[in-house]
Amino acid sequence: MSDDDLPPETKLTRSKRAWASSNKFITGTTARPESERLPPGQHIVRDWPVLDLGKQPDVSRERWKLRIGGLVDRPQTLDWAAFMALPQTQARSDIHCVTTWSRYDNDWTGVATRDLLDLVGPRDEASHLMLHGYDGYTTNVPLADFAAPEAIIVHSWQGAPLSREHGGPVRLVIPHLYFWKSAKWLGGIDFLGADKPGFWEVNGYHMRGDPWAEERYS
Ligand SMILES: Nc1nc2c(c(=O)[nH]1)N[C@H]1C(S)=C(S)[C@@H](COP(=O)(O)O)O[C@H]1N2
Ligand SMILES: [Mo]
Repeated sequence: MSDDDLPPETKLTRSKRAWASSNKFITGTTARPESERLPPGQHIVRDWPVLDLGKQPDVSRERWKLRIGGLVDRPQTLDWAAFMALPQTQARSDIHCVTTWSRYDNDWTGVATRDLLDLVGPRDEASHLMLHGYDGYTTNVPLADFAAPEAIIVHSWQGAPLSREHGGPVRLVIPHLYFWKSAKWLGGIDFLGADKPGFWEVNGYHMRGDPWAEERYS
């Protein structure tokens, strides 16, 4: 029986089980001891700083779209209603910025990247992603990091809509990597067969950006 003969529910359930059991997505990002919560060279801040290229695009929920393409079986263009119709996940995580501030206990609501992966079906050749912001920003991530269980495409922070300055209406959050990988004003995701540097990576930032390994610059 081929996958196409199965009803959509069953396909989704099957691929969920596949993500859960796949070695491809074991990245060692599961809970760390509290003593290792703050990565080396970081300090804790209480307020949430704003960092970007200086232009903060004004993208209404009505105008916002998320295009997902490249090496996937089912390319998508999601509008707000389609995005909100996907399974909604709540997650709490810490932010670690390469400029050395960290902010603990951010409460996010959005779509888990794993649910998005179930929707689009990455092909076997897909190994990396390029994320695109509405401001023209790009950043690259390995598929395994994007697929981490705690990675989430968010529309709300601390129970309120994500503000424009922090990337609203929708941004990515990959908490186990430095925050420059978490594209604000997310508008596009391209699945690629090889790694390729994004905006900061072209300018000397690390291709992966693991805070615990201090992968700041390459
Ligand atoms: N679209 C877009 N996303 C972006 C950036 C940007 O300039 N444009 N800056 C990155 C950097 S360097 C950081 S540290 C975080 C900052 O997010 P914040 O302003 O919400 O703290 O967003 C990341 N995502
Ligand atoms: Mo940053």
